[in-house]
Amino acid sequence: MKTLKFVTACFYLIGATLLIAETLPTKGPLPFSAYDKDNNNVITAKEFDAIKQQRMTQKANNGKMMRNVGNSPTFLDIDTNNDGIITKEELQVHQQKKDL
Ligand SMILES: [Ca+2]
Ligand SMILES: [Ca+2]
Repeated sequence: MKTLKFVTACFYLIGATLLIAETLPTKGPLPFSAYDKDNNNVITAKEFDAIKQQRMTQKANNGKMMRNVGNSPTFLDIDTNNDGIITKEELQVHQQKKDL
């Protein structure tokens, strides 16, 4: 069954390459536009989670341990007024806080 294993490995490689095609920085804050996929100037929980998931997948592919997974910010951490969306200002405030 060596051939099957090889084929499976190839598929993984292709998958990883496709993911790298749209690479996000795995470190540091992302710009608002990276989150706001539909360009409506707000980040929904869905958009936020999609990016978070993408970053986690990338890190996993790079063989990095998700050391910060426990303390990575959640949507609710950034949505400070709890209206279910993240505005540019809320993201900025959050990212500035993190830098300090
Ligand atoms: Ca959006
Ligand atoms: Ca908000």
